Amino acid sequence: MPQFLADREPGLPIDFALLGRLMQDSDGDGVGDFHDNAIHVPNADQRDTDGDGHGNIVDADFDQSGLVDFFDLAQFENRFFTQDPDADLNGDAIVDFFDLAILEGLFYQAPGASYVDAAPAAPMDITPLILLGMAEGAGAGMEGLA
Ligand SMILES: [Ca+2]
Ligand SMILES: [Ca+2]
Ligand SMILES: [Ca+2]
Ligand SMILES: [Ca+2]
Repeated sequence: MPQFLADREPGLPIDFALLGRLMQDSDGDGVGDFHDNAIHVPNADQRDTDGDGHGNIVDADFDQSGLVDFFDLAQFENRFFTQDPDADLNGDAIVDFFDLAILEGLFYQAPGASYVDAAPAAPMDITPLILLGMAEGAGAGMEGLA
């Protein structure tokens, strides 16, 4: 048995649900949920022009307040029919009614969901989970790794 498993608190279950989530791709865009900046919207390009970890396709929070609201709508209106990259939510190089529809769908919600929303406040060490996945696949022989 790998040492990190032997060192676990007795009776603490292995978090297979978490392990499964790490390997899941909810929207099927080829980017696993754990790295997807728009978990429920297919966006294989992961376009995120303001670099906040929320893909543009789910990020109409232009003032980074954590909520899509009238302040964001005001900024959006100022950029309407421009090529502003951040307000171009669907990435077709123009800020237009299609982007407005996306904004409306996000109105009064937080941007996302993105992997940054699912991440715990403290950085999570997933090494044991990766090792566990290897151990599950490879069987014995992991002794001494931890
Ligand atoms: Ca996605
Ligand atoms: Ca973003
Ligand atoms: Ca906002
Ligand atoms: Ca657009």
